[in-house]
Amino acid sequence: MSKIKTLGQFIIEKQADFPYAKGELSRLLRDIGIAAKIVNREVNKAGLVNILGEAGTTNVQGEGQKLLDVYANDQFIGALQSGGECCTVISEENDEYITINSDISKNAKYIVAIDPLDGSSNIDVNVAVGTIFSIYRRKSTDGNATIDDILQGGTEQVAAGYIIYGSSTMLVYTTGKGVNGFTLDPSIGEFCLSHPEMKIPKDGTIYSINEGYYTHFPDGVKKFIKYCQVEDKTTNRPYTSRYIGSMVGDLHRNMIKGGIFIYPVTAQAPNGKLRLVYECNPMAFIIEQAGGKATNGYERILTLDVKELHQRSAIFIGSENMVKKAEEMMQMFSPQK
Ligand code: P6P
Repeated sequence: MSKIKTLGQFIIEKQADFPYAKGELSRLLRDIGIAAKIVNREVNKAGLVNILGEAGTTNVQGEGQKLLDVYANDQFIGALQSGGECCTVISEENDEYITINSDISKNAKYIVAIDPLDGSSNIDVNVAVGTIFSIYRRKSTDGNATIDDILQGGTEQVAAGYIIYGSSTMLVYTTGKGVNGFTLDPSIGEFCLSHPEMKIPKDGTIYSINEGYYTHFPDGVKKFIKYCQVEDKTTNRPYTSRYIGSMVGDLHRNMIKGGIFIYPVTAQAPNGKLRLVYECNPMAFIIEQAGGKATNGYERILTLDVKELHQRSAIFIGSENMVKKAEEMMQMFSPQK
């Protein structure tokens, strides 16, 4: 019987990776894990309690908020406020960033950007949804975090992760030294190490994109889709199309099996739909740490300038060789203006 290793034990064990760490990042990751368990409990029974459906409010993106969006947001922000290790929170659900001024957080040095419930339109139809988080160290040394602390580029992340509420609930994260996956064991209420040192296959045969927007895609994307569909046994084509409308679900499948997820610019989303700070950057950090690649079709996601809190970006992310092929087609048929 293999020895169970819980998330908490693993975090403490890996704390030695940070010579100057005094346990703050470890506690912050554990705070996130606790909030994830609380959100998981509600996601798993959403159909039984009056927590499905619309909250009747809209977020900064102008998107209708689900009751569970608001619940998840409250849980993660609450855990970060009471944990004492986070000084500022950026959330998809909040127009402005949230400064945490509690006594226990006054010396907190971490900033957390979060998409508390990504893909929530899938909740009502019981399809996997997720949480995405990104952790930065503040640059300023006292007072409230400044906008320069908030708008840091993707390479400044100290940690990033996602939780997928699917057939099982998993927490997958990196602190820059590889990617590890933990599966929630409801019988003991603990995330247990189930996927050590995750690596995304260099090649894959799955492409994930909403082909409903085909007519609005850049020519480079259209060419890549056709490339995926052409019969060529020597390169295992045609590939398989899989798209569930939940970035975390699509990316996690591609992480395990190999594949590429693309959300390009479209007529409706001229800058792309997905948000750079709390969706693209954390996912890019994780995928690169697992040996994959993440670009906006031209440039590495992690080196893009972050100018606004809710800035959007196109994203091509997944197996290195598939992203390289897609990038090649973008540069050939939709050269950067
Ligand atoms: P579309 C969910 O709303 C989300 O932000 C991602 O999780 C998902 O990949 C994408 O949007 C789906 O967008 O336009 O295909 O419905």
